[in-house]
Amino acid sequence: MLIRNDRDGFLLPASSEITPQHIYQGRRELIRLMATGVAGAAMASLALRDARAQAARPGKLAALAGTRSAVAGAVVIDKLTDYKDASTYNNFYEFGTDKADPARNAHSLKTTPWTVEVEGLVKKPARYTLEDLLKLSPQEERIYRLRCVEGWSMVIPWVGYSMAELIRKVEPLGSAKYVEFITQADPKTMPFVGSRVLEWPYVEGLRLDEAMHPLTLLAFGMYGEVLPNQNGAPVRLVVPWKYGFKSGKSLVKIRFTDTEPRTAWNKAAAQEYGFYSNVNPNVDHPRWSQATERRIGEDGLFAKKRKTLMFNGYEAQVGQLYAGMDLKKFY
Ligand SMILES: Nc1nc2c(c(=O)[nH]1)N[C@H]1C(S)=C(S)[C@@H](COP(=O)(O)O)O[C@H]1N2
Ligand SMILES: [Mo]
Repeated sequence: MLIRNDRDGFLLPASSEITPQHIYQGRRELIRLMATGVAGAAMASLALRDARAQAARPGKLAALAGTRSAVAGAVVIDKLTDYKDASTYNNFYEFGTDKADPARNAHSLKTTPWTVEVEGLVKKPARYTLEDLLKLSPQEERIYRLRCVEGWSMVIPWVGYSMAELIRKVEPLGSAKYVEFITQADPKTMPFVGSRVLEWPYVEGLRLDEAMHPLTLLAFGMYGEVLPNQNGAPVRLVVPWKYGFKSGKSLVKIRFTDTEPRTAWNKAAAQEYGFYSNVNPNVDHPRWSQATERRIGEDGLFAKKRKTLMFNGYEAQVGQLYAGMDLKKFY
């Protein structure tokens, strides 16, 4: 494989290795250059130094290193979004509707102690502390694109494990067809819970087979560190082939049901936000096209808009889940 280059010691960190974030970023950059085949040795080392300098910042969050994932589609080769952009341009309406609000306001979110309840149509309902959840399965690194329904996208290295690992532990009953994800709604620590934009708590849902897909990630960290509050600490979902709003932040409850869950955005505007919300360049949002996207960090004067890919580029992995479905009807 092109990306195999253990010799210079930059690649393939051991699972136990704690990697300072700036070195880590450099590594990813090198992997990217090698994977895209443009890396002469000199170029690579220059780019590496650049990436390190760019990403250097006071590392105040705890390290959360993961092994590289073997799940198909889990490592995209696009350039990583800068940590600064990924942690300051956010949607997290519990902390305000402006993209800069979550980074400004989410310091008040109280993430310890934290528990996640699993209930509904399962053989083994359970109440997990965050510590239990962290130990449930080894952490992996997944580099995923995330595309917001508003038309911007990012490429973020998440740390976590497949949602399927947790689902298998609680043993869904045969009658379970959907999974409902309920997020924290504490007006004392989340200043915009109670505002009238959405119904609270923010609720999302997946079909059971979507939730079981190996790409569906239960994430605890990003860029080799625990999640910053504004990105959904201490635990969130990341569903890379769906619009960003399907990836619920700060999860507190996971419920297995036999009926399709009503989701926060579907309740707010059903004709705009369907249950499926698969990224689809051929199905417009009623108020705008979904054919192209702006990659955050590439918005200079000469940056081209990117073409949005079917299922956000994960069609080979997830297309089968929707075989025979009319994706205009099930948007
Ligand atoms: N609880 C909760 N989860 C949420 C949201 C929210 O407002 N509240 N916004 C969603 C939207 S619209 C997007 S695009 C992603 C953004 O994730 P990021 O800020 O980590 O990029 O989070 C999703 N998860
Ligand atoms: Mo979004």
